[in-house]
Amino acid sequence: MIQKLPDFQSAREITDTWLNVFLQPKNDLTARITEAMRYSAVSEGKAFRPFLILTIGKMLKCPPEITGQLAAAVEMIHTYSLIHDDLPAMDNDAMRRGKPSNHIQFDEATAILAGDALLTKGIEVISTLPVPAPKRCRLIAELTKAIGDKGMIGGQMIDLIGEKQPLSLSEIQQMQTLKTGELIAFSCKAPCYIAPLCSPAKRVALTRFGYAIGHLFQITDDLLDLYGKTETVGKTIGKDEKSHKSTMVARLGQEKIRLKMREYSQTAQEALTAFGKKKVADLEVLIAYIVNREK
Ligand code: GRG
Repeated sequence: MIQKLPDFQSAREITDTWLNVFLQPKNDLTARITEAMRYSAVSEGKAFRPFLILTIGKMLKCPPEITGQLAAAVEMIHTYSLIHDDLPAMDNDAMRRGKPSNHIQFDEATAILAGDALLTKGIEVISTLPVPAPKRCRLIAELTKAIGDKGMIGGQMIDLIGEKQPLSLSEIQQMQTLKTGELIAFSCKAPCYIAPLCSPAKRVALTRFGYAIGHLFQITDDLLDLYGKTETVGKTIGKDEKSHKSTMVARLGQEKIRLKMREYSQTAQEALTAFGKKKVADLEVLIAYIVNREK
């Protein structure tokens, strides 16, 4: 049977349309920073988080021009994390999204600035979304929590500690939740604040879905680092083992990790039962895609 795939290409196109609006090339002394931001953001990334925002936004009847802008903002913030993750002081990776990492293409200082500027631009875009101010504040509050010390950055810290000392399974789980899960969960629940009507119960269900696929996504990321091909994945592989990273795959081994993946898939499926079967078809396709992804 041919596996149905999520329509990442449409998500990429919509996101790039808005990125081109927010990151217009310049002709002055700041041109280089915009160029470095565009180099990594308007790129070959899968647009996984934009896909979530746009698909769930459509499901909840959100205005597409608002979810399009939100998708671009989140992609900018995700891109910032990748640029900084590749820096010599972090993962020290020369390749990202099938091309030289930002600090290789430009230089380290420019890459730091490009990451910082994508982060701040992403927040700026959300602060000017055409939705009522309380909703904008809520979005910014939830997003900044998801990417700060109690979110993505906190997770990255645990990740770095895990290179120096072995982490327990629950510590690895916490690292995955923070480093990867929080921004993915935000992408799933954020459309609820834009939708004309979304009950708190549905928001809770989408958040639960987000955390479950976040774990699944990180596990397959780690599997790709072990078994993927650099040409397909677009980044250096085999790095986790080399740096003795504490990953769930390394801790559980082949057999148990498959069971764990089934658990997370089931949790994600169950969360979707809060919605009609037809409505969530694209999200069900997404779960199957994550489990089998090759990039
Ligand atoms: C602020 C100094 C500083 C560093 C931040 C937070 C952080 C560094 C790094 C975390 C970034 C990271 C590697 C998170 C893991 C999530 C993950 C699996 C990212 C890869 O996402 P994909 O596969 O990438 O969606 P594409 O390129 O397709 O968008």
